Amino acid sequence: MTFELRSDSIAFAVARDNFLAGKLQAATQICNQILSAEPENFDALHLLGGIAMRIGNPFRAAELIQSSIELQPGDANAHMNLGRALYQQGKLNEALSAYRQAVKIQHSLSDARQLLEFTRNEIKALDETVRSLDKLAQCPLVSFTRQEYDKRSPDPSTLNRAARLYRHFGYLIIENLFSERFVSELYDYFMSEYSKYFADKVFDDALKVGDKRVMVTVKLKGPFNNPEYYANPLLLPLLARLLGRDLILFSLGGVVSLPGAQSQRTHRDHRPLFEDASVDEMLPSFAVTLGIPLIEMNDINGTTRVYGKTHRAQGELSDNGRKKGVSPVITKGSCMLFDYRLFHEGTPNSSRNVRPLMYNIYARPWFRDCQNYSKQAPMAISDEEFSRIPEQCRHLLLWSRRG
Ligand SMILES: O=C(O)CCC(=O)C(=O)O
Repeated sequence: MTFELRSDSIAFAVARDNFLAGKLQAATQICNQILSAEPENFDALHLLGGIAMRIGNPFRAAELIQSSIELQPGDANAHMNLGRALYQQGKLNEALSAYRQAVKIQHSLSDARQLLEFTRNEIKALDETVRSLDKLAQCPLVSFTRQEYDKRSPDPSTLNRAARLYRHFGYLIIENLFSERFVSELYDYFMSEYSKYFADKVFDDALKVGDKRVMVTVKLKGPFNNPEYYANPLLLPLLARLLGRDLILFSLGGVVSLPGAQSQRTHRDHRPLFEDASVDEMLPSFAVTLGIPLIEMNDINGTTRVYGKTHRAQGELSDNGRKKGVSPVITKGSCMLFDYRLFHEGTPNSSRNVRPLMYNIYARPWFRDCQNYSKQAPMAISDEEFSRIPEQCRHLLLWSRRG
């Protein structure tokens, strides 16, 4: 992607050359010098926006470019670049308006016309996908391409699709997020370390959540203390879209259903925050569960039945909502993201196997679940294990060290 800029001053020309040569630090320094002498310098602000885009911070980029536009509202390139920054944040409609503005100012700006067309088509295609899944009562799902696995980062189009489907349905199946081998490793470890919970009784440190079903806090340890598991690079950008960039990992645990476990009561993991339909219906997610089955979830082992689009509904599950429940098969390595307010239930385990469903709960930084953790802590990390967490992932867990 190119970043269109223009200016006349010599200092700026040097900054721009540095930017084009990929010397972003030098370009930033010169722009900052220009701005300290002349805080309202359109070009320097605009270029800093371009630099923020290049280093993968479209949020800062949009702020900087927006400030430059306030100084020169008639600059078509700045509007186009604002559109790019908004697009990277998944704000497709806002990006569309910015591209439209760029084309309105300068019709000959062919890049802006192409971006406008591309984004318009993408919005149409997403609307169509949602409509057809609704009509066919199919589960929303996303999968990643080989290139995305290799890059360890999702493409914007995958993110746009995932965010759109999740927001509409309140849940999303993510195919093959983990390798089968990694899940087998988690399974073996869990089965050997947590076997004391594989009994139909009451525990001091685990919550009974149904017939022969118990919710256990899982220590961030062994194969669980792996950023691939709790800060998966293909998943985090989506979570940041859903919960904001300051999201935290609030809880790490598992629900174990024993052979013969009956269906769970239909429930939501947390009530809507305000219990006022006019407010709650509009609110985005405040917490999201990533359900990671360690064996396939299906009709025999049991699965988590979900009631799509109930995440923003008020009150109890309606009869109409109940009819729309689906019981997805979730293969080993795949997982399901679901809103904390979505109605769901674990289905019977008719097999002879213990069925461990791990969960990572991600949340907005201010959210604390005061409903489900009266018996056990949401997180269990020793100082030693914490020291193994890479610096760039610690922000997810710092809250748990603050007491
Ligand atoms: O066991 C399951 O499939 C679902 C468990 C669950 O989501 C819960 O207890 O809230």
